[in-house]
Amino acid sequence: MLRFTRPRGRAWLSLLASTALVSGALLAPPAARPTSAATLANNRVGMVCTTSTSPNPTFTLTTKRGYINLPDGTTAYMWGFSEGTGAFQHPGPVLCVNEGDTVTIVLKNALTNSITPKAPAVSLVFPGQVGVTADGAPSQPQFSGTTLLSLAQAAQPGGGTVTYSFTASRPGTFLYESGGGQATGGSTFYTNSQIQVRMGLFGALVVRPSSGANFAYDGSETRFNPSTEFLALLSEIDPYLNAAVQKGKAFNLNSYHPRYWLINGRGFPDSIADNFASWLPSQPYGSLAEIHPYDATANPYPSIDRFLSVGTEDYPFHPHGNNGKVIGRDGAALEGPAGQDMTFDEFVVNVGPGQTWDVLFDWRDAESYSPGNPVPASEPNLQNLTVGMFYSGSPYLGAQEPMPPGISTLNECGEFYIISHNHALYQITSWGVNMTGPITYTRVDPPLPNNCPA
Ligand SMILES: [Cu+2]
Repeated sequence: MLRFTRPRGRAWLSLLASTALVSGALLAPPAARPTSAATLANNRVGMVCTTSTSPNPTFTLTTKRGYINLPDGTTAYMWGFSEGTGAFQHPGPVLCVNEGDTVTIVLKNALTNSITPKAPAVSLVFPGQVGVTADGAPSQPQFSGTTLLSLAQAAQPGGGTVTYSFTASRPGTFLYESGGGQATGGSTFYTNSQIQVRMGLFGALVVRPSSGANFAYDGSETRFNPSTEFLALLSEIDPYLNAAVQKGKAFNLNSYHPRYWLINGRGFPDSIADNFASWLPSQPYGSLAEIHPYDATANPYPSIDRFLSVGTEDYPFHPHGNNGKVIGRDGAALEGPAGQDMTFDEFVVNVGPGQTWDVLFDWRDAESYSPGNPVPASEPNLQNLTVGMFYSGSPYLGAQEPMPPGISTLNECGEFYIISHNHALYQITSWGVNMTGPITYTRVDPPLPNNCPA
């Protein structure tokens, strides 16, 4: 097997060739983290939940600063939320709670003047949650006279805390993000919530319905296979903004111009690497979707992908080869007041700024392809084939055949790979490097039992 090397330089093709760990199993297991509910038993693929004890889950989100790796070989200075005393990570932890829980989130602002020249106050807002309190009082915008300082009570830099609490009254997929800060001694550029969200102060909040963790909402049509649950948190970076913040300089937001676009804080090909990939120490979450074909008895329920965006413009995300069934948006099930089915099939999931979309999908072997029911075309001679690195040598799911001389493949067990990407093509770049950015794959494994690595 190939060994993964840390991505460097702009030769994305060679990067891709080194992306052997699509289904990996080479990586050391992640360090102990408060996680659960990933697709596979070892957490290498699928949404990674950070959980606490229902019905009174408590999380501590600590602001940290750090760096992330980008696909063109550069790094970006970021701010982020980490759980408890955990190391800097990007994006923040995926907080998973249950409908009806009383959720407590202690925000601890560890950004200090010794870390960044002008450390900001930071607050948290929870779009979609009602009745949020901050240190026991209603969470609400903070003013100095008529000047808006922040969207919620803020934790001062150097270790200040604010305790937010709310009842997770309805299921769904939500964001949490900075509401900016009110700095003691007056507002500064760095307390602007637009700056703080752009710098990475955001994360996902998933509220499980009372029906159970295998439902997206309280409705039988929202049931999914809990072993195929995925999350795609879409974001963007203007490196000039990050550099200005790192150096304590001002930045004119009228000049804001993103150059990087990411899924779960990673660009392609890092996006399809395992959760907790060792060479991405501060970017723990992959976005590869690994599923099995629909089967009425063995695999009757679809997968779910929870899309979220903290960007500034629409991201038309586009899974190839399959429509998704949109069952929820912005933490609301798509049903009418009398329970009418308002779900819809969609080819492009056009996630707008601040939106969340819940999308069910599966893969069906509609034509029952098998050597006994061959592809209705003659395959070219092997030497005349141009093969991709994920090709198994066979058009049949679960089959592997010889490859042309000199061709190596990353295909492990005859699985299919279907690309899924942002269809604003200028956004699948990294400062102009094409075919990076928000690209991931759906991996369709042969039906179980199969020969795929666990
Ligand atoms: Cu496409």
